[in-house]
Amino acid sequence: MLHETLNSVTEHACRSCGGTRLETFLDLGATPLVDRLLVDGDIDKPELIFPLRVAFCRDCSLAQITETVSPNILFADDYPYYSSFSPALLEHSRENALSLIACRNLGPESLVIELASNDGYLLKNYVEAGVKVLGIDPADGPAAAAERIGVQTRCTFFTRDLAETLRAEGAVADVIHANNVLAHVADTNGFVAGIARLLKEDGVAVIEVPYVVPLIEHCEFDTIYHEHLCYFSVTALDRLFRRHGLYLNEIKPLSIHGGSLRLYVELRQRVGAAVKKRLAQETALGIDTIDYFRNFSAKVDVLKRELLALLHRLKSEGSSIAAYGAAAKGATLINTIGIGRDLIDFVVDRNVHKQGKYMPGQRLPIRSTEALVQAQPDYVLLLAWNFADEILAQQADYHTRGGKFIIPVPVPRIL
Ligand code: JHZ
Ligand code: ZN
Repeated sequence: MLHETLNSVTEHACRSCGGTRLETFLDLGATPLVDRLLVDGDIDKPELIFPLRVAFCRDCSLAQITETVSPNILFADDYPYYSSFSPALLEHSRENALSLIACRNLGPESLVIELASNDGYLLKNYVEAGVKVLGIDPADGPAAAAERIGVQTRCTFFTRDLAETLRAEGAVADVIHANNVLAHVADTNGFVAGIARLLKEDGVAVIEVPYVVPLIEHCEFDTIYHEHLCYFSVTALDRLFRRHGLYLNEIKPLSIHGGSLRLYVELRQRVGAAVKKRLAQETALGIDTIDYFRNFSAKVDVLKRELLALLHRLKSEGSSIAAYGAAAKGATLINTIGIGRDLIDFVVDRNVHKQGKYMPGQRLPIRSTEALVQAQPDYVLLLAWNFADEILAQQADYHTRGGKFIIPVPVPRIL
């Protein structure tokens, strides 16, 4: 593998407040890009790898990686992530849309904009209810899929400039959705300023982000990769939004993606009890000090060692092992631990865009889930552990026939 610097920049200032008192608390080494799956023709070619270090900002308390890989490399070209492959995510999104339609009385005169609208998995619910929508997403495959189901989509990155253009065209939103995208944008402040610019005076931005507290407490280190530039606490978010005249007024904890927050952000200030309580809890945890993050690296090392030892033991006992979920987080897990083809025979995934390709770095082949039934490996390492309930229920047959799952986090265990 080659180290390539032209395609990335190492940051020395905080992505949010611009302060320069960044302190690295986790170094995962140099890793390939998690959503860059390889095809047969790539197998002999070197892959791009980039440093993966996480730092804490002593000024605004935001945890963040220090390397910014060009978004054109990360997202635009053949991006394989399609939201609609998870029934649980579809249901979660539908409930979110229906409750906003009801409580905000949205109708044909309303406008809902989604930033990173992917394949239209969320906006389609508004289209069905007759509400006007606009999706914005830079990945051409998912954006084309959205258009095919009637979700009007601009295939581009959302920036402050695009917000100005849309505003000039008369677009102002009753609701702006931004799910799992705030942590992905390199210009964090430009993105938030763009949201402020596009909201109606009484509009709301409903934003979902993975929450840094479960990441640290459940050792979800595999959710760290180059697409995820920031790892948010409510403390850091509150400071970020206020800088742009926005207020974090409500929050709702979500179990999705290992523990996320749904944020309700508005131009008017009416901070609710849940936000105040969470801010106080975070202060009590010490989240605005480096101490909260200091032991994380040692905990990650223990998990890495234990999982590798477990896989080696099973293998030495003659067991066969496959993996489930060619997830982005799976790529971090296998590459930072060094789980290669000597341990794992293949990975299965329901996403047809991933099948037939190879996981980056370790180059594990990706097959359809039928391969599990055919090969009946003794163990399956669940790389998509965030969907454990759903996947275990789906794979009841494999389990009944004696197959076992290995759940890697927070502590490797066999089910
Ligand atoms: P999944 C994604 O990360 C992408 P990933 C992205 N980087 C992001 O920010 C986070 O989400 C939040 C498959 N699967 O969604 C689908 C099955 O095969 O947890 C996926 O390939 N069968 C933008 O990639 C993978 O597993 C199933 O039944 O880490 C899950 O990946 C289900 C439910 C999923 O996220
Ligand atoms: Zn900062």
